[in-house]
Amino acid sequence: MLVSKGLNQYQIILIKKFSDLKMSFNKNQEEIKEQVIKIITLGPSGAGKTSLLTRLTRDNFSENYIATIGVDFAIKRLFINNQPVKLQIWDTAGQERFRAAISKSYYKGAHGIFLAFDITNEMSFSDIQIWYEKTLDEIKNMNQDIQFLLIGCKCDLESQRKISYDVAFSFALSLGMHYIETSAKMSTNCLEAADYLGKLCLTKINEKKNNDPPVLEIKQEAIKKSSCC
Ligand SMILES: Nc1nc2c(ncn2[C@@H]2O[C@H](COP(=O)(O)OP(=O)(O)OP(=O)(O)O)[C@@H](O)[C@H]2O)c(=O)[nH]1
Ligand SMILES: [Mg+2]
Repeated sequence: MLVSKGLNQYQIILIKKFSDLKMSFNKNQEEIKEQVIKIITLGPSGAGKTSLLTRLTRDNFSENYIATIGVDFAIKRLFINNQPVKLQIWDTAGQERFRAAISKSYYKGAHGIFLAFDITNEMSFSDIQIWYEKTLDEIKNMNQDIQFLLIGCKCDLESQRKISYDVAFSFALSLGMHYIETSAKMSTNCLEAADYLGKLCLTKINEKKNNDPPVLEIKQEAIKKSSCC
């Protein structure tokens, strides 16, 4: 690390402290690289996608509804199974008129999807099946193993609930995914949802890495020797 001569001892300690935060080490004291995980939020308009993302990444909540236009993304850093992980979460628009701006390319490289609906809105829930089928159709030729998590948003609004936990849970199960209820307003289960989907994705990524054929490492010296007459 380059440390300017002008810095005092306390400034140097601070710099070391912050640079340590970004690193994690295995048993052999080798640095574990941060794994980037790309996640996309999908679901009907007003479901609570942006609010979930805002709670996760900025620990904030607003009652005002501002429809997302197009696509936006934010970063959430986590440690999953002692591995540093950077969740790159893409927030998409639920409103049909803004969805034209979302091309298939946004799915490229995606590891996970938050499929979100509003537990106080029956239409929001019934639309989820369509969202799921459309998504499968969009990714079908991409050769990507994407993990899904069904999210029932606004669980603080219990008195206005239209979709019971059991109905949503069974539905998720029928699609082969897990179900979590969150409240961005009360900060309930938002981090747990990110952690859960992150774990699913990380497991798949590590499995794939272990199944990939080993990379052949050829030392520079050996190349030089073999090319020499
Ligand atoms: N009570 C309560 N309200 C919420 C919660 N999450 C979101 N809302 C409200 O629901 C409305 C819609 O939330 P958004 O997060 O903007 O919904 P969205 O899914 O991003 O909508 P689009 O961008 O149109 O796709 C806003 O008024 C939020 O304040 C929650 O957990 N509890
Ligand atoms: Mg939004």
